[in-house]
Amino acid sequence: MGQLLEQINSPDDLKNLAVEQLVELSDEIRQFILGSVSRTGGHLASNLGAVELTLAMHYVFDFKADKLLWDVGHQCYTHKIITGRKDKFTRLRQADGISGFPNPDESEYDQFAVGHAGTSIATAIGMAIGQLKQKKKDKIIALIGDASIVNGASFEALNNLGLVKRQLLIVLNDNSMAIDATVGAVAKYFSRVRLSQTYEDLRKTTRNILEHTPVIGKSVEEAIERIKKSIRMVFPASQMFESLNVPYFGPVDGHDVESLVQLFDALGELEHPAILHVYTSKGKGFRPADSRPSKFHSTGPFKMNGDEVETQADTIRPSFTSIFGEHLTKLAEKDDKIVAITSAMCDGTGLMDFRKRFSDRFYDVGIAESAAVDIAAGLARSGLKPVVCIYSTFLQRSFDQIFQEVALQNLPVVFCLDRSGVVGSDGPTHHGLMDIGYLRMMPNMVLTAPANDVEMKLALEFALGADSPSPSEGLDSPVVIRYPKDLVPAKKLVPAACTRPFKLGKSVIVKKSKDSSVAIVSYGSVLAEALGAEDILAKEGIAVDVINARFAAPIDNKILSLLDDGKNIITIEDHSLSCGFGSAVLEAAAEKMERGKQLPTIRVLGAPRSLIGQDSRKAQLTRVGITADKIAKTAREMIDS
Ligand SMILES: Cc1ncc(C[n+]2csc(CCOP(=O)(O)OP(=O)(O)O)c2C)c(N)n1
Repeated sequence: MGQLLEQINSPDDLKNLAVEQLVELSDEIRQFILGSVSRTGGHLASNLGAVELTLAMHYVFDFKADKLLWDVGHQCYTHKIITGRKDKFTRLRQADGISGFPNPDESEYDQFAVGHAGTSIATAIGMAIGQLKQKKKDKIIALIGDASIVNGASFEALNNLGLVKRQLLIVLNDNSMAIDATVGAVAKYFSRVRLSQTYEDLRKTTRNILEHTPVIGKSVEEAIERIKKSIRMVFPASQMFESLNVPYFGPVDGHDVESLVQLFDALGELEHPAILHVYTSKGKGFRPADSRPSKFHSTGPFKMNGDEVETQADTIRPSFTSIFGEHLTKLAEKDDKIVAITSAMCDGTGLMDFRKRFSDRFYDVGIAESAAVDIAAGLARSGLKPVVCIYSTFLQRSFDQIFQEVALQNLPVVFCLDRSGVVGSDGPTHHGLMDIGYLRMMPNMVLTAPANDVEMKLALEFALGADSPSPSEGLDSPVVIRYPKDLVPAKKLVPAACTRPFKLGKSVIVKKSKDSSVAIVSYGSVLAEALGAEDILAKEGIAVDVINARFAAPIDNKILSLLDDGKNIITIEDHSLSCGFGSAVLEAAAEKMERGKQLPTIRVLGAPRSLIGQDSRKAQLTRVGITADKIAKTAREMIDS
C-alpha cells in the first residue's frame, strides 16, 4: 500500500492532505484497486476511471452530513477505500466481506444500497426536498455515468429537477462507455461533443467556470448566465441540458484532481440544481483495461504480469449463457425472422457472436429495459420473432410493459432471462429471485426453465417454433426461459429424459419407482441437486421419484397427480419461495383440497423472503438449502413422519 494511502482511514484524514498530494494519492489508490481486484475480482475499469473524481468530492464535501448518491454504484471503490473500508478489500464481494456496491449497512457514508441504473437523480431530488423541508443545508451530490443518464428513469428525474429549490449537484461522469460502447442518439450527441474538444478546451472551460465563481452564492442566476454566455459557443453539450432547464457546466477533465477540487468548491455553493459534465477514461492507468474497458468492466480474479494480464485457463464446462448464445445464433441461421434485443448487456447475455453474425437483426437499446420490451412487442406484432435477452433482475424494470404490450396482447415474444436465481458476488441488488413471481401471474405467459445444456437448446427451439412442423410459425404466446449464472451440469447429470423435445406444460419423469413415497419435483438447473439427493438416498436403500417440471406456467397436471398416487412432494427451485414454482404447485394442490381431498405433504425448498448477501453462488445455494444433502434430509424427514 502506498505511503499516503496508509494514512487515510477516513475522509477527515484526506482533508489533512495538501491538495497537490491528491495526485499522488490517486496513483496509489489506482494501484490498490488494481491489486485488490486482480485477487478478488470485481468492477475494475469504471473504478480506475473515477478515482480523482471521488477524491475531489470527498476533499470538498463532508459526506457524513452531505449526501453522495451513486448511480449503479459499481464505481464506488475509491469511496469505500477512503471511508474506512480499505482493509476489507481482501474480502471484496465475498461473504463477511464488503459488497461491491454502496450499502448503508456497511457505512454511514452510503445512502442507498444500489446496483440498478438510473436511480441517483430522482433519489437526490427526494433528499434535497427532504433537506429543505427540515431546514438543513447539507449538500446533495448525485454521480451518474453517461450510459445511465440516458435511462428513462434519469430523464423522468431531470424533468422534475424544477421541484428542487436549493443546491443539488449532478456530476455526469462521461467515459463514452456503458459496459460496451454507449448506444443511442444521446450517446452520439455526447461523442460528437467529445470529439470536438481538445485538452486546451477543457482547461479553458475549467478556467471559465472558476473565473465566474466568486459571485456564485451571491447572485447565482447571474453567475450561471455569465458562465453560459462565455462557454455556449464552444460547448454545445450544454444545449441538451439547458433545453431541460438544467444549468450546465463543462465538460471538464475528470482526471485533473486539483481543478476538480476548485470546481466542487465553487459549484457546491450554488443554491440551485446544476450539472457538472466531466470526462474520464474508463480503465485509466492500466493498459489492458484502458484499451479493453468492456472486458474489464467486471472481471474475475486475474494474474498481472507487469502491465499485462495472464489469461485464465478455460473453464471445464460451458456456461448456460454461452450455450444460449451459440444456439440462438444457430437457429437464426435457419430462421431469418429471429431478432435479438438486449439492453446494454450484449456480452453478459452471450450475444457477441449473434451481433457479429447478424448485425442487422441485433438491437442494443442501451439501459432501457422497458423500451426493449415494447420494441420487442412491436417486432412481434409485425411478424418477427423477437428474443429479449435481459438479466432477470433488470427485467423487473419492464413489469408493466411485459403485461400491457406483451401478455395482454398475447404476443410471441421470447424472454431469455440470464442470471436467474442467486448470482454470487454481486449480491442482493442483482439476484434474479423474483421473475417467476412477477411473470407467473400474467395471463398467456408460458414459463420454462432448462435443467442443463441439452434442455437450454430444446427450450429455445420450443419457444421459437424451431421444433414444430412449420417452424416459421413458432409459438403463439410469450415464453420466458430462465437460467442461472452458472456452468451447465456435467454430462452424467443430464438424464435421457431431458433429451426429449419440450411440449407445452409437460414435465418429464427422470426417475420413478412404485416403492417411493416421495417425489422430488425440480424446476430448472437445480435438477442436478435433485439427482444428487436421489443418489444419496438410493445408497441408503430409499427410493424417490425425480420429476423435471420444465414449466412453472402452465403447471403439468402430472405433477399434481403424484399427490393422488399418495406421494409426498418436495419442490425445489432457485427462486424466492414467495410466488415461485413451489407456490404454483401449492396453489394447484389447494384447489384439490377445496374439493375435500386429503393430500400427502408438500415441502417447498427455495430462497427465503430475506436478503442474501454477496458470496459464491454455490455458497448461496447452500445457504438457502438447495443442495443434494438438504433435499435428501427433507425426504428422510417426510418418510419418517
Ligand atoms: C437497470 C440496469 N440495467 C443494466 C445494468 C447493468 N449495468 C451495470 S453498469 C452498466 C453500465 C453503466 O454505464 P455508465 O453509467 O456510463 O457507467 P460506467 O460503467 O461507464 O462508469 C450496466 C449496463 C444495471 N446496473 N441496471
